[in-house]
Amino acid sequence: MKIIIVSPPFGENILENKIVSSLDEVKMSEGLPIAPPVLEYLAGLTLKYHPDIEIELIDANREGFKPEEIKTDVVCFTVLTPQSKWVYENADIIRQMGKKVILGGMHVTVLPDEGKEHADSIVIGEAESVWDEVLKDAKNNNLKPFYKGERLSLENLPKPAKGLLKNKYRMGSFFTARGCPFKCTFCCVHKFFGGTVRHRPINEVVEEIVGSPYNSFWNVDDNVWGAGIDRSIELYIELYRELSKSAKGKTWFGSGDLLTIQHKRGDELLRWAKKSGLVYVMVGWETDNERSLDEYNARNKQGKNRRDAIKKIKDHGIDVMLFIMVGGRQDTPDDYKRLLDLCDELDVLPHPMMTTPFPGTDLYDMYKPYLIPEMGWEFYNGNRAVFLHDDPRMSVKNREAALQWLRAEVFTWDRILKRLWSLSFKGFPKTHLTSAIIQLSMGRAFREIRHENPYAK
Ligand code: B12
Ligand code: SF4
Repeated sequence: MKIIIVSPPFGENILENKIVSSLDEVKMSEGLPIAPPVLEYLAGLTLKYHPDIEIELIDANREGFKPEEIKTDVVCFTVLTPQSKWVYENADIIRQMGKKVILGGMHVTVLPDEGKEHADSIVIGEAESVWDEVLKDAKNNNLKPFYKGERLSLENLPKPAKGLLKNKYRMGSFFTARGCPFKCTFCCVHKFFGGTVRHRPINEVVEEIVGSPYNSFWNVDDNVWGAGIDRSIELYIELYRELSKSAKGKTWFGSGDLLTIQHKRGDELLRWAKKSGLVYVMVGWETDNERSLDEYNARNKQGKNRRDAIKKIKDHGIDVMLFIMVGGRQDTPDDYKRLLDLCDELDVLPHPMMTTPFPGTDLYDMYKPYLIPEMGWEFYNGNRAVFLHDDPRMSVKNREAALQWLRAEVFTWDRILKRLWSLSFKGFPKTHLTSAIIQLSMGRAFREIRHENPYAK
């Protein structure tokens, strides 16, 4: 049997947004330099149980995807919310051709019945406990409509399969844990993976990284150190020790909370993280608006002094990107400029996204009465305002324009240079290089956008 596993394109991007239609030529969604993590992992899982199965991996961002050309009998898609429309349309065509479609991932886990309208089978939750059975059933042409994955312990997981992707990528990825103890209302991770953190054994993680052909990685854990500071330090020491043996000098980046940094072992953690190759950390600052912080239930992971925590990370030679959400129902027109000032003060790059109530989250239930029915799932991509705001100044048009303004403003040349200059020499040259690459590649398109701030006084 042969199967195809597809990672869908990122879909509507901000440049297709009518507000910036003058920039149509600029391409944003050419694909990331990172091999889509789920493709190589699911291929590894397939080969663990069924080494006889032939696998084709498709990163539709890079290669495109033509359903009419599919020859294989079984096609699997991973589905995030903004990708669901594209997946369903393609799945319908493939099924009309008499072939089987299997869907899995966050979106169809939350909305399995919606997904089932377009598929033969839906894998709900994590694949590990059911994938062997799904493939056996596919071989016997006897697929069940739903398979419910259990949350197993994370020992003995397969390594991501290499050599199957058609394109070359500069970076790989790894994960060391699943689950999150925090309960941010905009996030579905604690519901999908559970509120207790499960760890992979340290030796298995280290072995995977050391043996990987990639030299830089995205650690796709939700919180690279939030699940236990002692375990994280142990992991970083082991990774450092093994990497120094082979003098490979690999680097990695990932998302981390600020509470852990304020722990008494915080400095020790950062020292070892840096030594193990961490060059960049993405921090969920979320918002500077106190009412929004409460609405998002995002205070717990911040600790008492989040500004100091940011400085501490930077002092260790690790660069910081702040994930911020704008345009939420508690946000005000002043928040955009305030966030820009904050990032100037801290010399960090913000990654501003539109507040989006993803299905299955608590925020979705809270925002349900205000959702705009014409905005389908394809608009749930962090660029668009998909709900109404009570303040008439915070209209859909104004919120989208203000987001574009903020994104362009953070990538002016003077800000890029100031941020690079602010980096500690402890991180030279790898942190500086990574920071420059990230800022330049993200900023290329955004810098061109010259949109007025609708809230400028
Ligand atoms: C890496 C990542 C990305 C990467 C790559 C995504 C990709 N498609 O490969 C990039 C940067 C592209 C990305 C983009 C976005 N992401 Co993202 N991303 C992640 C992250 C950090 C890790 C996912 C990952 O690769 N894990 C490792 C792999 C091995 O595990 P996995 O994907 O979970 O797969 C397992 C199961 O889910 C299941 N499974 C998954 N797919 C399939 C398919 C089949 C057929 C089967 C059988 C099983 C199966 O089996 C696997 C093994 O158990 C998660 C956070 C998280 N904890 O999941 C957010 C996350 C998935 N992203 C999210 C979001 C919101 C986005 C964006 C919309 C950004 C945004 N702010 O608004 C964009 C969407 C882009 C677009 N327009 O389509 C949300 C998902 C919300 C949702 N309902 O869809 C998450 C959960 C973050 C969060 N905290 O909310 N993301
Ligand atoms: S946003 Fe991060 S900290 Fe909050 S629940 Fe999701 S994974 Fe956990």
